[in-house]
Amino acid sequence: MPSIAPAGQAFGLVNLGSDPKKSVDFISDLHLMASETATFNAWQRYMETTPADAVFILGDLFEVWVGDDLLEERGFEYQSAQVIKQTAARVPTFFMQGNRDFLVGNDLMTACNITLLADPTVLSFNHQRWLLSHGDALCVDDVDYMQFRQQVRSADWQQVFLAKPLAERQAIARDLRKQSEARKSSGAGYADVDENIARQWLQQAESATLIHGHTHKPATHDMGDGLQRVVLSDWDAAAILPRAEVLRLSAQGLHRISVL
Ligand SMILES: [Mn+2]
Repeated sequence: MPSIAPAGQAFGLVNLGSDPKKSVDFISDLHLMASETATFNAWQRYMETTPADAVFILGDLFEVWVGDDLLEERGFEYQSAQVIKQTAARVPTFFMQGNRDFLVGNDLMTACNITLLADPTVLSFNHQRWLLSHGDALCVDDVDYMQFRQQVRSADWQQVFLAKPLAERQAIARDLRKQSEARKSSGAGYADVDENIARQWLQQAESATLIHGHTHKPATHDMGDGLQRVVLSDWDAAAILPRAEVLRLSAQGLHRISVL
């Protein structure tokens, strides 16, 4: 059996108090990149106009992130950081790393004045506890990925990687992406969230609802015993059926809102 909690790591906690007039947004898996302008524009418009009182970005905002020093290039990443910073000046904004942007670090947090979240984190809001995760740590059936994850999430690996020149890091990231695309087109199935572990996380967090992204399979799963798993949608504003969906939590419960 895999261990229940992320080894040696306590769940994060964010307490937003209680106010029946307030709402909280969750987004994930936008996979922003310079060439995908429609998705970037939809996201920018959403960030500038959301009526929510807090925004939680739950991983894979960026398709790739090879280090916060990308900001110095004053390119796409810098432009994205400006969008986050402007939103954060209006509403508290929280960022959880995904499997694509796990190298987002404190420099981006400081530049945007936002808060980095542990994965998973408990959100306390309106007298309920909501468990938030990117979701990749729960896809334990993908043994290769779990080994890769353990490696790249280690402080040692990150120190060595981040010490490489930016161009070399970008080349490595392109290679990894190619491998992942090749795997996708070879028909290798994707592992989904292991619900036994999800249940254990929820029990440990004293929460009834897990909110996560990563799998790009938006749905609400009843897991029995009053527990549920709410999966966020990925974004692709240029798809034939465009997707740009926010999950909004208010006193009225959870609702999916298209922001196209
Ligand atoms: Mn992901």
